[in-house]
Amino acid sequence: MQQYLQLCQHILDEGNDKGDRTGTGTRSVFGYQMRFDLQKGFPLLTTKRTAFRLIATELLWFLKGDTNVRTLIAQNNHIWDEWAFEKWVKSDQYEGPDMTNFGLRVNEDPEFKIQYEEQMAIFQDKVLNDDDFAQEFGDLGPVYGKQWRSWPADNGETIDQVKNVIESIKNNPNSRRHIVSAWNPAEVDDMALPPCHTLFQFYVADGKLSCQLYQRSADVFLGVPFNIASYALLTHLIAKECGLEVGDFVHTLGDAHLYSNHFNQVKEQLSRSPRELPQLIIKTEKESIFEYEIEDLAIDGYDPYPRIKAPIAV
Ligand code: UFP
Repeated sequence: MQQYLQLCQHILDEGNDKGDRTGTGTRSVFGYQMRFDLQKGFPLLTTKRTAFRLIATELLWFLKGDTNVRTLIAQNNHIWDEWAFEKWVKSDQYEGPDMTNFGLRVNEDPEFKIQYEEQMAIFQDKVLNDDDFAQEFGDLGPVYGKQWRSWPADNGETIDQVKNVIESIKNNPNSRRHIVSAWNPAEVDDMALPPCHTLFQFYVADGKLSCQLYQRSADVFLGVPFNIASYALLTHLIAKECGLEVGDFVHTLGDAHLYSNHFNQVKEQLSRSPRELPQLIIKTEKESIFEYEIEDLAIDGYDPYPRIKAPIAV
């Protein structure tokens, strides 16, 4: 994982200071590539504790074609809550205190933070317990799950890109067309967050499956450690289904940025030396990749440095 630390250092040293959509401010570089040999261990960061459970429940949620945060909240996974919450507080059904720019204000105003947490708790409760509310406000729009499993085609049918790519890896391993795209220009405006991990491709050689992701926008401190582990897990699951070993995960980044309120945390992390990587354990092998549940997966031998907290930019 030295590569990840090199990326952090590279952005600190060489990056451009720029404004960004969230109003936080970033230092960024454009275009960067890392390569993780998945035979050498599972690339879960060891220089800070990174929650495999959240990464895995999110990936399995994508794979099931789900786009509603209800499933994640029910599993105590809150990584998508802010995006759904935003839709609710901007709607005419919302009657609570003004939540404009909540992502920024929550970090600056302790009184507002209390109000925000109250409204968020109400939101989570309604998503879990009120079916109509969950359908309307828990849904994030046509995000990853929809595009991966049921991309709308012109003829009114849908395309299951993940099923198709698995078939093509099995039947035509040398193909150069093993691609899944989450970026659907016709639907991007309806998504709560346009896909950051935009497109991925597989490659088979020597009985090993490699995967490359093009990530258009990368929050290097908070997002990227999740994205690396998520695609490593996806590669393992697809390799298993196709009877292959795992090869490399190649991570290509577009706008690779550190938020200005993450600089101190990054420096703390850079003072730590990576430890041995853990191993992924697939406890129960399922017939199909779409059937895995979190209980089927585990991480063994994970001995990270403690967690480092940082505010998320919404
Ligand atoms: N982001 C990631 N990885 C993800 C994800 C989001 O790094 O998997 F969903 C970050 C990148 C960026 C922000 O900081 O979220 C998205 O903002 P924008 O759409 O303006 O690029």
